[in-house]
Amino acid sequence: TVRLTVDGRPMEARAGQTLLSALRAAGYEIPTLCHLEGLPPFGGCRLCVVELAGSGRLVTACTQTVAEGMEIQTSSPAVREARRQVLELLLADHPQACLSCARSDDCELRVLAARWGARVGAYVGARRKAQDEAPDVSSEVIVRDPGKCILCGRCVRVCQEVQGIGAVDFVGRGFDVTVAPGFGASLAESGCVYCGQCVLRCPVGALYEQDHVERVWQALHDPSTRVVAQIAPAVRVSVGEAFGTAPGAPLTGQIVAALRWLGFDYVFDTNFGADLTVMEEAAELLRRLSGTGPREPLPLLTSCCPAWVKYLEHYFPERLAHLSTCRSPHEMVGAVVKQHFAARAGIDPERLFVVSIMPCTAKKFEARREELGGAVDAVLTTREFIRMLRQAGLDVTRLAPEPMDPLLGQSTGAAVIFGGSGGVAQAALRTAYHMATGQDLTPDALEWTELGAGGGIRRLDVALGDRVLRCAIVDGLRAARALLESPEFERLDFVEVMACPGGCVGGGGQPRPAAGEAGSVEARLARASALAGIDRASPLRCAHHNPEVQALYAEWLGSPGSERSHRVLHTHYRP
Ligand code: HC1
Ligand code: SF4
Ligand code: SF4
Repeated sequence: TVRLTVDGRPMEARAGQTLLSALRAAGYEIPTLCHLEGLPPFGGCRLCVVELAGSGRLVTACTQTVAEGMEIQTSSPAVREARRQVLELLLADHPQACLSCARSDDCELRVLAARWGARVGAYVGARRKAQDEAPDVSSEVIVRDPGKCILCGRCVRVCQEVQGIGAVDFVGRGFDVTVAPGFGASLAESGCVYCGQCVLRCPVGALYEQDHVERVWQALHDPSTRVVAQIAPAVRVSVGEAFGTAPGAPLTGQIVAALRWLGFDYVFDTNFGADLTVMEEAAELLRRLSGTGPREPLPLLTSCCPAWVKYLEHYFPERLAHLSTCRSPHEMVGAVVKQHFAARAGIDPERLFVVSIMPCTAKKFEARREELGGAVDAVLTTREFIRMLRQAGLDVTRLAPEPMDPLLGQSTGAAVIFGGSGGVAQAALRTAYHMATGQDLTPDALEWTELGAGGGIRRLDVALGDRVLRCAIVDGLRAARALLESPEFERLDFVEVMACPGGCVGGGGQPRPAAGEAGSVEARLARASALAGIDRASPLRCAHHNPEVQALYAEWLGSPGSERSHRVLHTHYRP
């Protein structure tokens, strides 16, 4: 332990800790625009300066390590003036478009400028060329508006250091500098996989998702269209954050009620699709285990994360045969709604409009894939859904919970954990075990071991009759690349990969935590543990026990892996 004095009061910190993490742990709110939780310090924005008491020297808290006897001040006149100056310089090169900016609600620059009394127009000078550049709207998913970029580098670092991709980087020098894909490419032409981790981290309005809110309102107001909503697992434990709940507050029933208020005709659960995915994927795993050919090799890789699928198509096409052919849960729901539910309800599928509410930006890309046949018509991120609720004046936390609609509304604990890293593999193993042995394994008995130092890979061996199944869970695409390139890959049987750190709970379409980037890891963990809590409290914890899933197989699909299942629930990939 190291003892220091902060604003005249004693404080303890861990040796080797940075001042920023020590101060934040002690409850000080230290502003930063470039720092990213879990990554090494960057020291770019200089907003986190504190004063070394007595010396008048300012140091950046993110790069300074704590030292015994250190005395610092966090809000001396010099500190406040320095912070105001940094913000005024940023404002001098930033369009004054806050009133209609997509990020007005939660723009970190706007909040900090107001907090520190930064004046607009304090500095006048030449502007960066990027200010006159038009937004890049080339992709179906992410808009990049270089004029709003403040060059904090968060998107560059998360894409490079967390995802190992480097789709965007600093380009040019001096007044020409901007953040963009290399070689003048647009985002659509770049190697971007649309995970949205950069969007989640951007402190201003320079990166945001393509907006589907208006087309959903239009469908809702069209009397000849029946509108269906489905909700992803991770959304139910994060929507409340925009209405003042702590991260992880489960609001499933309240969200269903809100969707009915908004005018949706049917509210189904993506969790139902997750249970269906488990049935199909477990059957696929057992089939591959029973005899593999070059077209169905092991390990089987999960395929419900569209950023991961795009990553493999783009960077490792030679590995595509490993990818499960199962469609992702929300695409399974879309397909069953249009091909089966519509007929049962006597509705022309052409008049059905399916909206997926997802923690994910990449799902917007997935929904447009031709081979999926337009089963899903629009994808709203959690943030877009929150904006719709606000436009309708609905506080979701104040509504009385309502149940989902029957036929695709029931789900088990195995489905809800899809939203956190590791959940898909655990859910699939519960059912694969049952299919192979006729017995249920104790869900809580699966204990995964962390591999390497925070490498984002966990391992588990599961005995399946006389065979030991070697499984792994991978978190983030940099870790995925490491596994794909390691000799260990060929020795595995089943691997889950989710592109976003922590899985969908940390998805690129999730609300930014009230505490900003500083609260991001905590929020992710709280959401994941809430999903695990829903699973533990569920009366049914295995997909094969879902009565609605059983009924769908009995009356329409036949059995997992049947010919009809393949037509409706599976897909293929394109290198
Ligand atoms: Fe996900 Fe999935 S878990 S991919 O993260 O398999 O988006 O939550 O809906 O489809 O179920 C996302 C979450 C989600 C699908 C499921
Ligand atoms: Fe990189 Fe993901 Fe952002 Fe694309 S969406 S630029 S892959 S972080
Ligand atoms: Fe989307 Fe989830 Fe994959 Fe992130 S981990 S890209 S939120 S599906």
